[in-house]
Amino acid sequence: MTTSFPKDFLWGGAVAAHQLEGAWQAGGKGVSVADVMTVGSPTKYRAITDGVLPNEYYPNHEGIDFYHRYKGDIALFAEMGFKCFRTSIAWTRIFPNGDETEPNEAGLKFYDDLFDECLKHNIEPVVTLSHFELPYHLVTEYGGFRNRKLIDFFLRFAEVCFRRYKDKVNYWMTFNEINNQANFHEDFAPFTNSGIFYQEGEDREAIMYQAAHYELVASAKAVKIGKSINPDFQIGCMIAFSPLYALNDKPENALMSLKSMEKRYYFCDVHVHGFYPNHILKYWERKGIKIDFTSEDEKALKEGTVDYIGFSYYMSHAIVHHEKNVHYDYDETKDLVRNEFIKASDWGWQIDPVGLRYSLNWFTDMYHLPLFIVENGFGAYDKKEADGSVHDDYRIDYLKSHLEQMKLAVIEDGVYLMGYTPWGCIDLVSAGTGEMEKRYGFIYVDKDNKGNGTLERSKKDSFYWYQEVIKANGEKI
Ligand code: P53
Repeated sequence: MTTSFPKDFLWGGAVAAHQLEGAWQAGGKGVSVADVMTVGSPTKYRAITDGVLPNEYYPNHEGIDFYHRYKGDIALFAEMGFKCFRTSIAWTRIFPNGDETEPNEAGLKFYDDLFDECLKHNIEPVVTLSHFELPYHLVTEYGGFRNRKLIDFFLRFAEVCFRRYKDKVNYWMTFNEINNQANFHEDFAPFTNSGIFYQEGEDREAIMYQAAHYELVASAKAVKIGKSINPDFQIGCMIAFSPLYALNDKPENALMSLKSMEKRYYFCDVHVHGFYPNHILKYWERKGIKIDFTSEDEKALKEGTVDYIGFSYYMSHAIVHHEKNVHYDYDETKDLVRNEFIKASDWGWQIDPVGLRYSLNWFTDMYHLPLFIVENGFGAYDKKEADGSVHDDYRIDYLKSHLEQMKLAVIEDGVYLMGYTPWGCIDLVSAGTGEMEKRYGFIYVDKDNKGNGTLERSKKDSFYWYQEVIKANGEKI
């Protein structure tokens, strides 16, 4: 019986270009959807403005200036012992507007240098192609992913990246947290996932399914192209996962939990199996949702299934069935309830380590594919001491309890887990709220929610803890 993690287990950390690079106009970079988002609060998503306005503060414009400081930061990752580093390629550095026919060389060069720097330290890059940073021009000119043309723009971008970095990058993911947009009542996820800005009175749900369909087709076609460029590529999907537990043993709640999981994660079925599950087709029929879905799409989905499942795990939810909901339709804004057995973070995210083991088992039972935990972590307020240290025992507790469950899943349950990259290994701009002070890092970055600070880096207590974990290949947590 295996009693430890595989020797080649990919310990590392994860970020996304728009949340840390800054340098939003350097080297000819275009404006992305992240560049028109302001700062919210623990209870409020950030606002989307109509283009870049003169008197607004946009935290992603500077990020943590990783664009200019990446060498020092990667040296710190190497010091922690990272085997891999997950980041994304900012689409707007490669195609500033998204619809050009030729890529921008300065952008391509930046990622050549970044990946070389990783490889110099024996850190394997793990790359997401689309992580909430669609070119804004594709929103204003084409309506984002509500438009089929976006498939080809994405493929052009993907192909350029695959070709350019084929000898430097082996692990890829197509669309980050593609299923976030299932929460189409809010403006945040449709905009960040798909560049969709809804007009009053639109059928948000139908538009969401259409956009997601185009993305699923784009992803499948990208997988096929990627494999033709380098058959050794491992190309995965990326799912935002939180189990939706039945609040109690009322049978209707159990069924509601099941139906909600089906609905929230059908994206993964399409990525993995290459076709839609019947319950979604039935749902479209019942709701009168008509999808532009060609026979060519059908073929593309079948031919571009993923090699592995990347997923983020932060929290779990509990769910109840409401009597009026005769069809057991999942509605994220109505059905989720507090789970009295677990505590929540200052941002209301429910902390549930056992849920991580549940997730690893659920994915395995459903799909029997290798898994990669590409995000997990604890967003919290930190206090930097005068000597630069940060005593973040709460973060260590969170990660430790999750790692224990991850280990059980690998050792006792036998799930095939490729690696673990905790989110925001260096403090960065929050995706949901735009705050800097919602911190996840092992490395503290001196900057606040208003943009003040020296950007100086310092090591938190969790830095030394994670360094030990990696050194012992997870034997000691
Ligand atoms: P922030 C919502 C729920 C779960 C994950 O999130 C989410 C979101 C979006 O807010 O996003 C992922 O920064 C995402 C990252 C993001 C991270 O989780 O809102 O892939 O880009 O930063 C944490 O605390």
